[in-house]
Amino acid sequence: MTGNRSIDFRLYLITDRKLFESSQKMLISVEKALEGGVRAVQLREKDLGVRELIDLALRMRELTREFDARLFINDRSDVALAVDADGVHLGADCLSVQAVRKACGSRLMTGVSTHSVEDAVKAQKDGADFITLGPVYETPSKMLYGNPVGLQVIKEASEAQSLPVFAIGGMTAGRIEEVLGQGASGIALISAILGANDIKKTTEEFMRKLS
Ligand code: 3NM
Repeated sequence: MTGNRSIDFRLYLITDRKLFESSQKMLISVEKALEGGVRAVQLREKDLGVRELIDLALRMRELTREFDARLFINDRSDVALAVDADGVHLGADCLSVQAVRKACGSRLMTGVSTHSVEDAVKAQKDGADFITLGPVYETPSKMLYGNPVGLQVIKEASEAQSLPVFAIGGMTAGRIEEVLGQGASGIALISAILGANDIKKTTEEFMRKLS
């Protein structure tokens, strides 16, 4: 099974409900980002039990559908299938792309988190549809994601393989031009949008810079 099905978005919004008082407040913020133009959301709530995750994923599915946006579920292809999401996003500790293909055929688009040129090349060989690559810059949660890999890795990974590369980690609107200049096809982020005072307006600014 080959990867790289049509990836028709350049801004990939990732959730973190810990930034909010409640999941409901996060949904309201994601809705504002969708109003601002986001067309792909990854539900990334690693510590939620599966029942709660499904409940939240169903609500996120309803919301993203209203805006004709793609929904990806972090780690859990079973949850992705159960809520009729568009895809799954795989990190280091989850199922391999091959295992997802075996279990789900081509039903789910598959994104893979990568942190080096070698990871990026492997993701393509494995049949991923797109990758995130980072952290490109320092992120507040450096402990979780490791040291920045730097801009040069975006360039090398974009040259070494042909999947769409989404630069991740510390992304801001001011950094879009330089990552696209290195070959990234888009960006993935949490805090610059979900932590913004005016989420809709901030998203619109990102969309303008990515267009
Ligand atoms: N993955 P922010 S960095 C979820 O490098 C995630 O794979 C990363 O958050 C990786 O946009 C990261 O707030 C956090 O920096 C992105």
